[in-house]
Amino acid sequence: METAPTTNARLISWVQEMELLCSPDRVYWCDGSPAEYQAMAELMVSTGTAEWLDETIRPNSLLSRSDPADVARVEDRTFICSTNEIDAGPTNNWADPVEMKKTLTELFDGAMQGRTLYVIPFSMGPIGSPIAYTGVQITDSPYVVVSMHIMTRVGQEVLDTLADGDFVPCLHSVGMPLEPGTDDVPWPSNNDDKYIVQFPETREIWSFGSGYGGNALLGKKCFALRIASVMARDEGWLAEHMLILKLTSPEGTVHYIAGAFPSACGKTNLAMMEPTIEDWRVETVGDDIAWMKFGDDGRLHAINPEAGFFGVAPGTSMESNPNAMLTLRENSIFTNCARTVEGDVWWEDMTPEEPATLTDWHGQEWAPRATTAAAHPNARFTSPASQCPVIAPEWEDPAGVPISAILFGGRRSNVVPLVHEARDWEHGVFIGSIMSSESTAAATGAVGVVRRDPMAMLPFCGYNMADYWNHWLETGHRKDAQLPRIFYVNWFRKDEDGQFVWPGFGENSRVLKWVFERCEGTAQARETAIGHVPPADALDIAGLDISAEAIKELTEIDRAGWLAESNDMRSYYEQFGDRLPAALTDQLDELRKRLADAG
Ligand code: SAT
Ligand code: MN
Repeated sequence: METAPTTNARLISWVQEMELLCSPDRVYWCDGSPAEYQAMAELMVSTGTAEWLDETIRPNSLLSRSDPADVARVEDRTFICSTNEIDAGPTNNWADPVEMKKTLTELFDGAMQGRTLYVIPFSMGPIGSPIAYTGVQITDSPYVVVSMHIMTRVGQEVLDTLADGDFVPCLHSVGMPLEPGTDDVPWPSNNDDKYIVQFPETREIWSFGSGYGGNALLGKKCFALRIASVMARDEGWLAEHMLILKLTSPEGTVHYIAGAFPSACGKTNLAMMEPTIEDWRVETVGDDIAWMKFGDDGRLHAINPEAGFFGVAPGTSMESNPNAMLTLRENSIFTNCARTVEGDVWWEDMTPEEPATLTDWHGQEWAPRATTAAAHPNARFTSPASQCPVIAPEWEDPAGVPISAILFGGRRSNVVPLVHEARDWEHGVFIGSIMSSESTAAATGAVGVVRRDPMAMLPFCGYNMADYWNHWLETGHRKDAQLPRIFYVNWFRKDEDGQFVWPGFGENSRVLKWVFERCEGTAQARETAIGHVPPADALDIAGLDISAEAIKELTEIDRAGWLAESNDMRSYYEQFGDRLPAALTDQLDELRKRLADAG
């Protein structure tokens, strides 16, 4: 083995042990340097894993096409291996940790034959921040190495700061050993065996068989959410699937807002939106994950543990999200996008007109009006956050930013109004717990099916969801806590013709303005059975082409719809048995009573 650039005894022995198990040809410790990035990129180009895009159109950027069977997170292959099944809870796949280790050890035995074992020391959060943590990923995928360069902070400084401290070991293999004399494929993966496994008690991650996104970049969902949610429970903080944005009023007053939305529901768009209301400004702190700890001021201070964006490409355009388009103009990795003849990337709705010919995400020639999409619906861009034109100057502040409001939201074509505010923290936790959304292409499986996705954490909570709600409730009981206000938003209401009622995107600033003014204590609210909604004149719709009828529809309480929802919530809650916090059943009973009284 190459000499380890660290004295951390546990790290050295873990790497040695994994080298013995995985039998790679060599071991390489990543230093996070630009030269290393370039070398890895060239390696990927030479093996066909990636190709360079045109240097003048999309400088220093790569396009990768994955195996068609390795395009999204695999929730049915994702496991939480706590000693007791009940600690994983009914919404997670559980497996016995001893059994699972045995299965995985067999799979990893010799898994890196013919490949290089890369050791990637990375920091989730600004290096040295009291809210940040260190991870070390072992992988046999150069695609993972370059992606981790963008998505996290990688290198020697991480090891120096770690010193002899604690880290989360993240073991990853694409699961395709190369027997001597066999040729590699452009996107090695294992279509028979995929395992994305978290061991919450020992804070370990083992991932086998996939090279894609959240399955393979283990700092993201596996560490920053599944393992970190457990750490947060044990240590009294919050690890959440939330964007973080900075909202500045025309007067220069600032509020930071965190927002939990399921994958592919517009977190990236909201985090970097261009407000349509005059002189309001949105700047980005993060687009996917928030780690929040209480400061001495009693407020929750949030950092973005990531350093890049892994955003959904289709639908992203200068129209829908100009700041994302400007972020990905260079130094980016594109996965499963189409390629133009000029050597740029393309995806559905990127431009008003489709290019005359394209190479689609399968590498096949594609013509407009083809029956298949040119880019996979879960095609992604991986870009440095620092390139975002509206990145907030304080986005890397080790102290984090104080959160004034938390938004919960999903994709719901009916029932859930445009915005409503929780009555208090406990009611807010209830609202988060009953969140639901139509499923998207971010995970394999059916798209467009409504499912409960509490706090947008259904695929990402590393322990029993009922205990997680209890942790949220306890967070609210902390002495002297200055808690954020909680809101539930829904940009996705549709009319009878299936058309969106609310224009969304930059117009969502109108809703953010009401949220801001609620934080300031200046906005009116109407009390209803489900919480506080803006009265007709409290929402700034100046200059917006929308009918009074539509606004009414967006802010009205659909009593029958909510009663039906509440029945569904009751049966959803039942699966948690006596782990369900009584406060939530009380909240549900009170909601039903208020709905009945309103009738
Ligand atoms: O988990 S991924 O990072 O692949 C994407 C997502 O689901 O948000
Ligand atoms: Mn996400």
